[in-house]
Amino acid sequence: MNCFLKHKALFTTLLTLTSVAATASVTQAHSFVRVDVENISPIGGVSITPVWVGFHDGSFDSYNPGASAQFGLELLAEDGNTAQITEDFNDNLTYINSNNESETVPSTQMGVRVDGTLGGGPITPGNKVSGMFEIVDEDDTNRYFSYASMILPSNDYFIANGNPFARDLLSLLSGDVSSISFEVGLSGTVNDAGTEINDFDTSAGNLLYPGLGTGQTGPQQGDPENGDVGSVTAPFANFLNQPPNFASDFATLNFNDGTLYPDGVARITITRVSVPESSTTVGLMAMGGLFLLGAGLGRRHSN
Ligand SMILES: [Ca+2]
Ligand SMILES: [Ca+2]
Ligand SMILES: [Ca+2]
Ligand SMILES: [Ca+2]
Repeated sequence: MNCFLKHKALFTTLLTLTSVAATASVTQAHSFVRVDVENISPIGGVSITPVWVGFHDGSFDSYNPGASAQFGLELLAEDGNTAQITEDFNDNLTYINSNNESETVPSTQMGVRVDGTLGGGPITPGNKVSGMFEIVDEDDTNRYFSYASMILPSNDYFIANGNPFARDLLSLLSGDVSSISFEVGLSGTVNDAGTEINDFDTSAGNLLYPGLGTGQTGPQQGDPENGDVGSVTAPFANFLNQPPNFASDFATLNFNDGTLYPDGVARITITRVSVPESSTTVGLMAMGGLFLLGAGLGRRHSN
């Protein structure tokens, strides 16, 4: 069974397009929201992988600084692969409980979590990806928004909100505002997952940046780091196999430079829409988990 059939956002959206009238009286009230993610890095700056986004009741914590990354976050941070985090999210896991461990959490609401992946390949500076989601708007089922995406080039750099309550959609779902927008990846907020040694010989996304070398050619390359999630304070400074003159030739990759990245790496905008828009974005979302993996993903799921 293809893992994307478990892709709740896609499934829910398709289901609803044909059956919303029939089920409206017995299910919770829903809203359609569009999520846009724009890479606002400077030209020559970092790219990001397809963006995983989730709507939950506050029970999904993706990481804690100083705690080890769970496998789904590791795959996202190392390969841009969102398949595992999607599976875990829809199994109602949190990656961080009171003991910094993953566990299944009981739902406090009637509805289910909704998630998806935006984009089908690297999102380079100036580019934007979008996706449509149908979420419960009458209780806290889908009140809180989480996101996660890998930074390119890197071995295991990622951006995500590690506070499950940080992005509260209450004002949007209650109709007080029509959209919520915020910037992510500001200086000090990009993390190293602590799972893979930083090394340009095995980093992903290198080919977007001529001169960095080939980098990784398949999933899960690179030596284990066996560390914890931590904020990146000096981007790429500790990478092995740095090209000569890296600091000067690739200065625009310094995402902690507030002059180059005054608003961070990406802008996320969540907009309430009255009617479902074109289904083309749904198709894009379904492609997300395949990014950077291809054969590796298929092999894992056919086991
Ligand atoms: Ca946390
Ligand atoms: Ca790894
Ligand atoms: Ca690392
Ligand atoms: Ca790698």
